[in-house]
Amino acid sequence: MLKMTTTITTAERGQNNAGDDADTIVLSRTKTSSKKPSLYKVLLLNDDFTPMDFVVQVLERCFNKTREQATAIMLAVHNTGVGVCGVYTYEVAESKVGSATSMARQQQHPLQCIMEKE
Ligand code: TYC
Repeated sequence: MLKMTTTITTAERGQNNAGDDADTIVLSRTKTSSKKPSLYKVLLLNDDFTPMDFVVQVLERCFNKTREQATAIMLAVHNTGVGVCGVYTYEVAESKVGSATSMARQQQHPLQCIMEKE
């Protein structure tokens, strides 16, 4: 919820401002945000070189998956070519792609992590 406050002084109303607080009125209105943020899927792509146990570690560390969830996602990527790590707002998705990619590059693995609008 976003609260907007407008203060109008006598000076702004083009009247004499004698420094009197009684000449200041405060208009308040409360606006409920009606727009939901766009969501983005973060995807892992298969490759022939990144070790399976490393992909499981990325899913645990960057995407907060349990060992069992991480193993299932890794195998789905290995078998089908692509898999969803999670769905996030733009900034969170961008940050997770960055974390997963930098973890992979640090170990010189070619793992590809991308984001895609839902
Ligand atoms: N295909 C890889 C292997 O056989 C494992 C792998 C799984 C790589 C998922 C990337 O996103 C990936 N070692």
